[in-house]
Amino acid sequence: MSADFKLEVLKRLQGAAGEPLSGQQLADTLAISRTAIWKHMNQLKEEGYVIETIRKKGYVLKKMPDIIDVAKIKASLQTTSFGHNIHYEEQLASTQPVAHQLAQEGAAEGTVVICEQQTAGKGRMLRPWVSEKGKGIWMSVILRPDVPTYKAPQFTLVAAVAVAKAIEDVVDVRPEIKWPNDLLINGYKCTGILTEMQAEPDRVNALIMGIGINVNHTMDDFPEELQTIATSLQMITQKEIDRATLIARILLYLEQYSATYVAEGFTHIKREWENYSCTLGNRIRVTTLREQFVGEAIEISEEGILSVRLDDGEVKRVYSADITLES
Ligand code: BTX
Repeated sequence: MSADFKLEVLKRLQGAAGEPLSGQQLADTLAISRTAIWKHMNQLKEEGYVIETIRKKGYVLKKMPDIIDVAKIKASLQTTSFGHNIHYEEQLASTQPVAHQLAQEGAAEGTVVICEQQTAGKGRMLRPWVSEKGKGIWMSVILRPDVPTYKAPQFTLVAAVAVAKAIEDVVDVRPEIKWPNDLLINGYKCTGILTEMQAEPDRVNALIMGIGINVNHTMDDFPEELQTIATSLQMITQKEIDRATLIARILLYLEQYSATYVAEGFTHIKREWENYSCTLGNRIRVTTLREQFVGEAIEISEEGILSVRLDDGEVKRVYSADITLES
């Protein structure tokens, strides 16, 4: 009952299109008390609506909360299947386990799990991924490429190119890719990608592609330990970015590039990846589970493996590691 009144109050505020609506007028038309109206206004404010109270005139709706508009994502989609099935939640521990569960239950390729806030967002190697409420894109996409399991890691590179291209299109900023899974802008991390797999003995059954993008954060939205390494698209452009539009574009490129990869292999995507790379040609420090070394990143192979030339001329092939750029 009460929720219905709140919705009615909201509809009337929207209908007033910026003109003040008096509390008395609202109370009369809805046949509830002015105190009830006041309570509904406060509830709406708590949900992120910005409502200004003008003395002797009434309430004005100034801004809707910035929630991901699933209807808008769907209306903006240009895909064959990606994003046609979207599971949206306000809060999850992580989108990854939910997507894993759906994949196990047979969810179609392109199914998306997305939320406003993750309380236990996952990075690689059990590292945390900080996922502030309402500020970013925290989503997992189910892919079902018909490829052998050894090709699964290359999809991280496929996704990195898809996200970089979508950001470039929608936000007009060109991110750089740091091998294998970070997108940086001006050297600061704005995106992380986590690829997990469900497999038969030798074929991929499903890939769970976790994508985390810092979109509308200000510096204060990041915990102190990230303020020196992270950035958001809004911090770079000084503009609020519409997350629904960006999500729809990411899904388009993810669908296209993953199909290209399955049909034609890595060659075409490798070229795109190299164009975005800030790794190749630079001196980097490589940290694997077993060792650490410094050298020049010289190329990625057709399999997405990074080659690093050490100072003594030896070339090491790196399958999985963390790298930092040596200045
Ligand atoms: P990663 O291991 O490369 O990065 C994790 C590291 O990045 C952390 O140790 C920390 O230093 C830093 N970091 C944490 N949060 C942020 C942030 N918001 N911005 C910049 N740097 C950060 C990257 O792993 C893979 C991240 C995937 C995240 C998505 S979100 C949707 C899906 N669900 C989920 O739980 N994870 C994925």
